[in-house]
Amino acid sequence: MALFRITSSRFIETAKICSPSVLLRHLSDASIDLKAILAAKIPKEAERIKNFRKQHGSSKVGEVTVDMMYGGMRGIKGLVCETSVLDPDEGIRFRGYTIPECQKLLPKAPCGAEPLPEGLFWLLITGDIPTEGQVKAISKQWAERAALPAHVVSLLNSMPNTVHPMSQLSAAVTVLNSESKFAKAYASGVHKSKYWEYVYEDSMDLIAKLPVVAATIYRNTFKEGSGIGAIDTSKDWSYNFTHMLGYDNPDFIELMRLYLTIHSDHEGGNVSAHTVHLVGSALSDPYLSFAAGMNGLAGPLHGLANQEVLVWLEKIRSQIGKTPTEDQLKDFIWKTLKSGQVVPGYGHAVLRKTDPRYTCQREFAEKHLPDDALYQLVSKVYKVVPPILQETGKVKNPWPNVDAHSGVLLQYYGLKEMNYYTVLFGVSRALGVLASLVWDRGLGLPIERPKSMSTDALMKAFKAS
Ligand code: AMX
Repeated sequence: MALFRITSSRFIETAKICSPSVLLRHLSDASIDLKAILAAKIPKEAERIKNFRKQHGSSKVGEVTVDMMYGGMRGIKGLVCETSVLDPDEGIRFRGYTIPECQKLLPKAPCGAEPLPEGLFWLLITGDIPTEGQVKAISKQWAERAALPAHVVSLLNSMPNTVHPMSQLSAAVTVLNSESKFAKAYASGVHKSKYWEYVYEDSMDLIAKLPVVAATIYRNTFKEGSGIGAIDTSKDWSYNFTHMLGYDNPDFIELMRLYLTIHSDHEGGNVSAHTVHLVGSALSDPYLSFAAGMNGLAGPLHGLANQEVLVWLEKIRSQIGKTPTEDQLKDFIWKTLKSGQVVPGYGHAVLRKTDPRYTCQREFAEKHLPDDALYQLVSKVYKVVPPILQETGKVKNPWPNVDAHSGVLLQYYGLKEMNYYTVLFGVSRALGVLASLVWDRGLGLPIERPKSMSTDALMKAFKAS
């Protein structure tokens, strides 16, 4: 009887006075009350961690080498992240579940085949696979919280369309912090044990508003400011987002559900996730923390790679033609490498195999667009790039990552504006990083402040010069 463990005070009061049928209705109300579920989980988890730290607080997890310090901290285990774990060979697991498991177990839209991102958010923040009722409740809440304040709309409408969509996203989210319930509560002196509740409210509001912000950016930048249409509160988050962008193909809406699910989280150390966690640790509100993470996602070695892949594929098509031979492709790839550039969409700081996010997008393409010319090119690139990257002798992972495949699917459904693609990544990434931020405050994690050293001090430590 898991429901009885969910003890919002409202439920306990109601249970004393209600008839069985009314009680049942309130039971299901309690089971979809995400905040009450978290209120029950957070203190238990905090206690579990407290006991663990009491026993093992000074146990060592690993060693830090000089190379790690100069090498982007690669391999240093210095962060805790509950929402997902990345295995170099297997890829991502969201709260222990692989992508195919999530595709199977998470609730879907009526007649849909792909998971609803609302369900993944529930899984990330609670650790539990949600019921359909729980997912519907999240869809409804996000639809109801979606409205933007007027100053954010006028800021977006005043942006020239030469401003990159990621800069527009970052600016809009930054000024959205006028709505922060956390910032207001902090200013009024709320007790720190309550921080997570306000961070939760801000996170739910922000996730709800992001599709409206993102769709406004799209319509303003690429569709001459033609409006975004109204939210349908009976529909899911991805349906509303795709419609606001101006698309209604049901297959595209399914793609968006998959896309927004798989880009959500990639454990704690990637640039966007780590940035949100770091900035949030200063008690900057969720809007400021998320905007900071988006500025990191906008880098070409991170989220902007999905734009770069399309730019690179277009170069192949314009310089060689739409159906290059393998030899022509090899020449082009070597040319890219010899000119000191990276092959976008390939390589990874942690993964050492093909990214399962690439694989599931490839499966989607096989199902929905097997004969598409650009998909054929992406498949050919998949065959030709890894042996070349291996031949360089320095690339640790020659296999494709998520960004090598996302653009071709969007192109197929008509969303061809490649410098918009990272915004879609950003909307999805909110699910993971904000779920983590709620837990960061729930567990009372302190301000993050690792120790740095100068080269002179390091050399002195090893008597080197
Ligand atoms: N093309 C060419 N060279 C590459 C390469 C690629 N795809 N991937 C790695 N290398 C090079 C590095 O630049 C580095 O060269 P250097 O020694 O001359 O500086 C060398 O190989 C070793 O790098 P690494 O240890 O294999 O990778 P890393 O952990 O330092 O970096 C990543 C990882 C993703 C930044 C890198 O693979 C890369 O630049 N890939 C292309 C950009 C990309 O697709 N980014 C998206 C990643 C996923 C995401 O965050 N969305």
